[in-house]
Amino acid sequence: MTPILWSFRRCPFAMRARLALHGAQITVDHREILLRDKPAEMLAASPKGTVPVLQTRDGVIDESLDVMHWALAQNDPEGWLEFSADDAALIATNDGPFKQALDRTKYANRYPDADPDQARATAAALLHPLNDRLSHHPALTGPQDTMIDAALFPFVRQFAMIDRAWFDAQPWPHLATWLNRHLDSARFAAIMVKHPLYRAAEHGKPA
Ligand SMILES: N[C@@H](CCC(=O)N[C@@H](CS)C(=O)NCC(=O)O)C(=O)O
Repeated sequence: MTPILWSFRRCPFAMRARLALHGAQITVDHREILLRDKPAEMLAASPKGTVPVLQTRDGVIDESLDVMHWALAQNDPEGWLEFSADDAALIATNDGPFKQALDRTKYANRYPDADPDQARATAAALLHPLNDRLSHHPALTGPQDTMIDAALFPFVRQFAMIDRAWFDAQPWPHLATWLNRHLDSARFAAIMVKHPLYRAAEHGKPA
């Protein structure tokens, strides 16, 4: 079967899943949703209600990292799985403390008890080690991109987009080069192509 991907264009978790599926050259039946209006079919497959969700012949995969691993286990032409257990800690830091600080910077109104300037400083402190790594090689773990780069890029992008002038003024030139390389890539353009809403496709309504 062609895997079904439930996705939301701007979600960084969905972006990383789409990057890995693209890297693995896997064609999916893309079903674009709105987070405020999730299709019953998606919730039937994965009641927790987050994107991405991938329905495969092996079952439902509803964690973005699991989607990446599944995709790359099918086909890994660029060696994205060639990273060490130590390198995998970069994802844990991204998905934990960095994501927390990112949300408190970007969505300050949702976190009235958090100081957005402090949150931005916390996020920035977690990005400087990435810049240090990238001063030694073009990708986060070596000369070539791996799944780690694809897993972190959408979140660094989201942080940069909060205030691009501020981001570009920070002393992390290697990080900025890495971000721009991913932003300018054909792969990113491919995974950001706009899809009509699944609801529209299903009911024939305008999106
Ligand atoms: N741990 C999940 C997190 C996914 C997630 O939180 N996605 C957000 C969108 S970026 C979502 O679907 N949130 C549900 C909602 O806003 O209703 C993963 O890695 O796939």
